[in-house]
Amino acid sequence: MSKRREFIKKSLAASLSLSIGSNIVFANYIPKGLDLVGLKPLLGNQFPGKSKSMTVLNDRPINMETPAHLLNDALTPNELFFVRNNGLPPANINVENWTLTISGESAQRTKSYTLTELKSKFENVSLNLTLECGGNGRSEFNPPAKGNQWSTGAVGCAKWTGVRLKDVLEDVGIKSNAVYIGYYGADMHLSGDPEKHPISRGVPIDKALENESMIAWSMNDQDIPMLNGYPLRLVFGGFPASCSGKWLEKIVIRNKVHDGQKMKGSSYRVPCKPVAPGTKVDDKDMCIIEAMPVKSIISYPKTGATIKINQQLPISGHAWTSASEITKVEYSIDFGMSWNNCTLKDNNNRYEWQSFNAMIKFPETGYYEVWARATDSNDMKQPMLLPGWNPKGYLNNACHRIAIKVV
Ligand SMILES: Nc1nc2c(c(=O)[nH]1)N[C@H]1C(S)=C(S)[C@@H](COP(=O)(O)O)O[C@H]1N2
Ligand SMILES: [Mo]
Repeated sequence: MSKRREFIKKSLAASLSLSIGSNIVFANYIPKGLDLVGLKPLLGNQFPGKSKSMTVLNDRPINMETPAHLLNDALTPNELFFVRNNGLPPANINVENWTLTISGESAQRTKSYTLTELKSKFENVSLNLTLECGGNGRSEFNPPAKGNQWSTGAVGCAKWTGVRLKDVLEDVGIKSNAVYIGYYGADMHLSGDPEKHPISRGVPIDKALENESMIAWSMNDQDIPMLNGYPLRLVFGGFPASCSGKWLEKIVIRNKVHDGQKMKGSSYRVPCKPVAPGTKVDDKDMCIIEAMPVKSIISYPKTGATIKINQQLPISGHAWTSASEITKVEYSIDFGMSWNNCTLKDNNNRYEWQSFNAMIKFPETGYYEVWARATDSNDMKQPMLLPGWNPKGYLNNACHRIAIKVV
C-alpha cells in the first residue's frame, strides 16, 4: 500500500472527545471517516445540557427535536430546546477572548467587541422569542423531502437576554447601500476543513434593524447551552431559525443579498410560486424564505391519551406567527367540520408564542382527533392539511392533530 493513511484533524479529535465525554488517547491516530464504536451507545440521548427525552434525529451533526407533550411550558426549558446543527460545535471556547467582529462592504468601519464590551456598552434587553426551524414538519411531505425528518418539535420559545442587533450595527455605522447582514459562527464544517463554514446565512437589513432582533448571551436567565450556540448567538423571531447564527463570531453588513453557505440552491428557499408535488424547480424560480407562517402546537395532553366520557378534557398549547400577534386559536373534534374558540393569552412582545387552552366535552365514547388552528393579525389561518409542496419540505404549518380515546 503506497497510499498514506489519512488521519482526522486535531480540531475534529477535540470535538469527538467532547461528545464522548472523555479524552480520547491516540485520537490523532483515528483514520479519517472511522466512526468510533464507543460513540453511538455512549451518546444515546445523552447530549451535554439536553434532556434524555429529546428525540435524536441525527448525531453527526447533532439534531434533536422536542416531543410535543414536552413543549407545554410557557417558556421552553433549555434542556428541552431543540437543536439543529449543520456542522460540529466548537470544541474549546474561551469566553474571555471571545470577540464579535462587524465588517462588510456596507459597514463604515470594522469593529470588534468582547463579550464584556457588548454587555456594558449597549442597553441590555430581554425578550421572549420563538425559534422554529424552516424544516419543522418536513416528515409529512409527499413526495418526501431529503433532510432531517422533523415532526413537530423543531420549535421552542425562550427568554433571550442580550443587546439589540440594531444598536451594535449603528455603533459600527451602516452605509446607505446596505441591503443584508450575514453571520459566521465558530462551528466547524463536517469535513473538518477550517476554511469551510457549515452555514452562513443572514437577513435583510430591515429585519436586522427591527427592535426584536437580538445578539443574545443568555437563554432563560442561564448561559446559552453549548449546543444552542454558547456563548453568543443571533436571535430573530418570525424568520426561519437558520437565520439565527450560533457561536456568533462575525457579522458582515452586505451591499447585496448575503451569499454565504446555505443561501443558495434549495437551501432555505422555496418555489416563488406554488408548484405541483414532485416538480423540479429552476434555480431562478426559487425564493429565500423570510417571514414564517402562522402555526400552533397542542402540548397537552400527549397524543393517545384516554379520558372517561363523563369528564372534560383540558387541552393547552402555543401559537406563533411572524405577524404582530395571534388573534384566535380554535379546536375541532370532528375533523375540521366545526370549530370552537380556545382561551388565548396576549404576548409580552412580538414573536413570543401565545398560550391557549380549552375544556373539551365529547358527545360519545370512541376515537377522536383534536385539531388546533391559529389565526394571526394578518388574518392568515393554518391550513388543515399539508400546505404547498416544495423540494426541501419547508414551511409545513398544517394544523397539529392529537388522538384521544374516550371510554
Ligand atoms: N453557527 C451556526 N448557526 C446556526 C446553525 C448552525 O448549524 N451553525 N443552524 C441554524 C439552524 S438551521 C437552525 S434551525 C437554528 C437552530 O437553533 P437551535 O439549535 O438553538 O435550536 O440555528 C441556526 N444557526
Ligand atoms: Mo433550521
